[in-house]
Amino acid sequence: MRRRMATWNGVLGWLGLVGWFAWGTGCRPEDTQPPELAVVVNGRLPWERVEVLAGEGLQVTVDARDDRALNEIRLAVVPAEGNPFEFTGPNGWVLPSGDWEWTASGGADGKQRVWSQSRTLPSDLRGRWWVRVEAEDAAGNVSEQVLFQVDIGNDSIPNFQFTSIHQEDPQYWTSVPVWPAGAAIALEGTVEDTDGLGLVSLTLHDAGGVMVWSWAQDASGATVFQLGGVMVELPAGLIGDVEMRCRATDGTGRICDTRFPVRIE
Ligand SMILES: [Ca+2]
Repeated sequence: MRRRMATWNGVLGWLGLVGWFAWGTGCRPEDTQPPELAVVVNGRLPWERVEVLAGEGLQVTVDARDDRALNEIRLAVVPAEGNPFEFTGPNGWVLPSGDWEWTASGGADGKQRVWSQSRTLPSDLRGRWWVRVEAEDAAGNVSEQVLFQVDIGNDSIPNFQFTSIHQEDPQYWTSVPVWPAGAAIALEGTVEDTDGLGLVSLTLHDAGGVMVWSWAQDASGATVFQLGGVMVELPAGLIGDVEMRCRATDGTGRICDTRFPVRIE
């Protein structure tokens, strides 16, 4: 009897030792569960539109949790992709202005981390940006991306309002506009700024960024400048993806720098 107990204890001991060894060398079930995120941007929840003015703050708070252990929380604020004419502000659609991106990351090693980041938006921004947040756990599982739409308003920089481009109202464009090669494209619209305008310019750039057409006008003193009658003369032989850049300064030197893509066929 004593001998049988001793054998039994030995077996249990061995099983315990093997189990402990397997645990220690990572043979426990693999971590396949990605972290979960709760994110708030300027007091808003995901898929609620965040509205903010240029020059104001953008605050992102992330509550990340993982069943085992976190590794990193990642944040990216980037200009929204897609048709730039889809952005509508209080006065109808507006083209985005400014080239701003913000990325940040924070390390984390426990099961939970609350991570908060903030930035002041540059004063030359206007349009739609996206906030994207994700987290990775120690096993490399990446959470679902949490996405916010941030619409940045701006009453200080000049505002381009195109009412007609090649006989179309760009507000209703659902894809990149197509212009015929070698054509003359009529633009109608206004540039406005309550501080008074400075130089207004329109330039067309090929896929390599080379300027292939330009137009400029000194609008000093005007608060509203009519773009009526501007004709974009497409150079013969120019086809493919191009970009129209629209730039205006106001009386205080603030710049609106906006652009939209065009396809020439
Ligand atoms: Ca996990």
